[in-house]
Amino acid sequence: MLQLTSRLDLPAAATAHAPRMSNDENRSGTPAGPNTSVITKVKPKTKRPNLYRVLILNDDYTPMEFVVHVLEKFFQKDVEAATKIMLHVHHHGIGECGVFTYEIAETKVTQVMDFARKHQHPLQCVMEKK
Ligand code: TYC
Repeated sequence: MLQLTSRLDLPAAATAHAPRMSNDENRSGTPAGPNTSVITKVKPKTKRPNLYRVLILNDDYTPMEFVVHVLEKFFQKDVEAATKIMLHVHHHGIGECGVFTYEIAETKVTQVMDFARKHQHPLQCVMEKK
């Protein structure tokens, strides 16, 4: 944070709602000369986003080729990677299509569910916080 002790150092818009502070006083109340500045350390304020797994579930009716197509179309998998994921789900009941931020994961789930419904397949897709 850059703390300015003089109101003269700030543009008019920035001072409009600032509390009054005399030229020879900083925020700790310590007297200082006119137009002096106190430089405090800048703390990086970036936060890592929450991440969500998008998962597909096995069922007895959705064709294997349809699941592979879904993985290629919505998760940018090549046919080999898509087939591996599909077979993992077929054998273990559930599998990961990808990891995304909340809004992207939600969109993928909606896209897959809408696409499966349109083709009258019972394929289920869910998201899970990591
Ligand atoms: N079990 C399905 C079948 O034998 C194939 C399948 C795989 C379905 C993965 C859904 O998420 C799934 N036709």
